[in-house]
Amino acid sequence: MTLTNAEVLLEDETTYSVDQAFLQDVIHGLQQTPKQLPCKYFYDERGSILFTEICNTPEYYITRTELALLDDILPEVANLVGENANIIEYGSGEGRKIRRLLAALDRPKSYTPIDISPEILLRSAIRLKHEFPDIEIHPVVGDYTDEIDLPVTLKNDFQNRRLVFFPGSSISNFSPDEVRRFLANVKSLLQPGDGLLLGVDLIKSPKRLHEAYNDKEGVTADFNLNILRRINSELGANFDRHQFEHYAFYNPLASRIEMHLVSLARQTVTIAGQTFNFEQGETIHTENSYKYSMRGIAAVAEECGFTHSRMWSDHKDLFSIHYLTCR
Ligand code: AVJ
Repeated sequence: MTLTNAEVLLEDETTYSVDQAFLQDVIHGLQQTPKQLPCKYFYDERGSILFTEICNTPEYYITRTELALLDDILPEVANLVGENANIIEYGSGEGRKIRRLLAALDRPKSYTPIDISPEILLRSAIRLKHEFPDIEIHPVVGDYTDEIDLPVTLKNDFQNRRLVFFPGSSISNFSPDEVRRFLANVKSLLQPGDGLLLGVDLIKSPKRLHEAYNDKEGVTADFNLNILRRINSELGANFDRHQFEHYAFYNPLASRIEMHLVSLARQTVTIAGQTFNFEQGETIHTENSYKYSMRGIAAVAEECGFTHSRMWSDHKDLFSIHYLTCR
């Protein structure tokens, strides 16, 4: 992935070096009705740290439940994957889950973490290299919603099985269409028999879901508002974060959590010389998080050319993990 930085001349005649793709996505999103921003921009270094804090709030059951479930099923997963596998992880973040997976597998050959935040990615790659000196580690800075260009050594290895690891229910951020496109992309990296280990959050009580995205400490609110701070600092914008409020709710008709930033006043914001007007109460839609039934996600995977080999859930059916193999 190559990012092109260009100079942007602002009204006050100062120039900023900005990430053009970020700028374009922000401008494009705020020109829509309703206004929206791509949720991948939550994850700058600060956003990634805030996300880790969300995972530790008492309300956010996802991470805790998945880690415990993963521990329970690791021997079975290791059996299904077999020896000398090449592991590829999408959105690797801090790398807590992969540590357990790598330790449980039978002599994994390599580990390729792909993450959008270079700081977090490199820090975790260095730590893993110390812990697993026998495993090749090939960090890739990239956006897994695009096609991924795998490291050459991995591309040329047709001998050993590949396993794509996509935990944390990151798949929740995709719309139903995007899920299909994503699974097709994953499939293009795999040979028949290769696997995808997928963590998926389940449909449950709306109250429980609501609480998970409205933690009492306000960490999720900070995480949501952080995108405005990031736009200010990287794109020279002038959002006043005190004039926006975090608003997240479960929409049962679409089986999704929606996160928004609601404008508390009629106001104007300037981004790289462009002006955006907000009515009082107007929202910026910043994230969707789709929830699935076990059978629902299994059906989608089957439709997209995967054989649904195994699925597991915790005893309260909060969260599920699926082992899919490429047909
Ligand atoms: C990383 C997409 C799984 O939807 O639960 C957490 C992101 N947003 N709290 C989720 C998130 C607000 C998270 N995913």
